[in-house]
Amino acid sequence: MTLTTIERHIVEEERRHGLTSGTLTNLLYDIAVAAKVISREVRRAGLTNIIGSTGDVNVQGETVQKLDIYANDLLSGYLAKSGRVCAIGSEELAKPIMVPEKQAGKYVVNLDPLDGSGNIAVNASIGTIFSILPKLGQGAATEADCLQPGRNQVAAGYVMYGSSTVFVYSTGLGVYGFTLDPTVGEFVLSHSRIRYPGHCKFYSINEGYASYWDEPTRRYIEWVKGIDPASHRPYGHRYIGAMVADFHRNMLEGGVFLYPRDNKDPQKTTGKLRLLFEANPMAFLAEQAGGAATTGTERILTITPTDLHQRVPVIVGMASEVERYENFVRQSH
Ligand code: P6P
Repeated sequence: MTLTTIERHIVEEERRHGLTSGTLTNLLYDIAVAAKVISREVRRAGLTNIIGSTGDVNVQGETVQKLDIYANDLLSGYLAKSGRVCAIGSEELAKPIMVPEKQAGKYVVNLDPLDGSGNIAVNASIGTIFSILPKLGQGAATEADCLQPGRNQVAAGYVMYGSSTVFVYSTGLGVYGFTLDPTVGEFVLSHSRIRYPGHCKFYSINEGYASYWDEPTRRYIEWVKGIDPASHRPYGHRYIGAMVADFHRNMLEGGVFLYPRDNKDPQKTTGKLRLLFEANPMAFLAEQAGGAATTGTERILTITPTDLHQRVPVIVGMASEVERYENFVRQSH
């Protein structure tokens, strides 16, 4: 049996890219090491005093869970000392961590340290999302290095803490998944060159907000619920409340995830999800798996960010579904 660990796979990927420095290899491996530690804490959350909220509210105005802070501090602290990173943006931090120039490396990492942390207390899936960008210029890094369009990403991925711990990443040469074997403490290749399947089976959206949706979203969701066996409708509805888990199932089984703009919160009319920490890395992966990602009017990866915590509407998954949604938007104009 050929056992491909994530370390060996990353080295082979870097060789396929013709890169020799090993810096990206080591950075991806650093993230995998941190993920193992977070996975251990997630698995123990019910046993140690790490479940529940800290009582604080983060820059997003969301209640901070203890595991949120643990994951953020572990990941950002470990990467800041790696010598491979010059700046770290995090959903949990108002401003990026700028690594002192003498210890800085050539990559920028944007993180959602623990996505879907509201699921922790009920033992449902959660995840870590990461986006790796090149440092823009010479000299000390600035916040502008974090604010690059998603098409600049050199790698992106997520770790899903579900029934098992899965590490999924792409460096632009396809999407690969690794499952943590806790008996040896290694991520082992389990999903090679993941591609969206032939037809859509699921749609993921918070149906509870239906009264707040705009016309294109209402019409698209009405369409997916139609009865037409030839187009495999109605699609099944699956919504876990953690983007990583919904995205992962949709990529493997065939589906589309939507967090569209809505008028639920006047402060968040462009949707809830963050461009840098959720939309861009997931859009990169989706396109690498033969899918697509849009705001409804714009390809996610082409957006030039204007703010570290900028939110965008996100429709991501099978290209056929993303294009269908965009058609509903065009028809509404
Ligand atoms: P709602 C988690 O907080 C998150 O950012 C995504 O992971 C998830 O898909 C979404 O928000 C859930 O948001 O408003 O449906 O509870």
